[in-house]
Amino acid sequence: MTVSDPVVESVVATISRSATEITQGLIGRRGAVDEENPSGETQMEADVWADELLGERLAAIDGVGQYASEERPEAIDCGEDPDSSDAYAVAVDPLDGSSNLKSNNAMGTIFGVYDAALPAPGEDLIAAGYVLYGPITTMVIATEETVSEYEMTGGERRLIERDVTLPDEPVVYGFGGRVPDWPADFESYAREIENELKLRYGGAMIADVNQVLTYGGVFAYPSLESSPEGKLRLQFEGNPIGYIVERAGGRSSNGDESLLSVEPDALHDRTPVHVGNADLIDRLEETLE
Ligand code: P6P
Repeated sequence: MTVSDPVVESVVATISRSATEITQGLIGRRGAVDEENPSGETQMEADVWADELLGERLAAIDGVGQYASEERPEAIDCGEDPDSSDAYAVAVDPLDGSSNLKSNNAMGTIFGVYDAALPAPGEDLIAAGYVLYGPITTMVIATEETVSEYEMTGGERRLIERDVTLPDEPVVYGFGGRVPDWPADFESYAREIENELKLRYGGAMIADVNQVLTYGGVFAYPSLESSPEGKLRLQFEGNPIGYIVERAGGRSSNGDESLLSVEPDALHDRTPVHVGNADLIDRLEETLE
């Protein structure tokens, strides 16, 4: 099933065709490099390599005016005037959860296609998705029309679910950070949830969110006492995942409002991220002072 917008379809096809190459390219690139990303996190060889591979290919697409990545300080202009009304901006987290490489656990690639120059609010997203490098490589793509899921084989994507929708009854939860670092109001919320749902947390947002999309529930990387803005990046993680979950019938929140309505100040702004079934997000917002 192709995406109706031809530029978005080119972005999606480029990422899906790169997926197999990326999984193969992880081999031999599991070490750290002596560099930090703009968020101050040590980069893995694979982070840098995946970003270079995707950046080159996505920046070459007609209709893409900007390429921005969690691994690069600034967005790069791609020929089209990024401020023109018909140029899209692509924001990518090339390897979300790359710290899982050492333990060979799931990770993925997140992307968002904005119809505005970056930084931009999630309301300017027209598509978002992720590739999940799990036992099977799968891809989830959300557009204004629907959320669909694919299995990746031989560089092509095979539709396995046309209309991904959050199950009504929540089953799983996953919360990032450490209990001593949670604000008291989030800890109180977590205590309620852990008595109702099953813990599923693997340290890569995509894999944890994919479980929420599959079984129903809530994923959060909340505000922390040590870092009130939390850990996750709005442009590259919060907005795309918030867009996907909201299109699948759930809700997203920074604790006060939908992630998609947060106005960014800078490209690498962090945000508390809470996504999942609407009633669980409602309860969260009622609990957080
Ligand atoms: P922690 C991966 O580094 C990431 O950005 C997200 O994918 C994930 O949800 C979070 O950080 C994991 O953070 O503190 O549990 O290692």
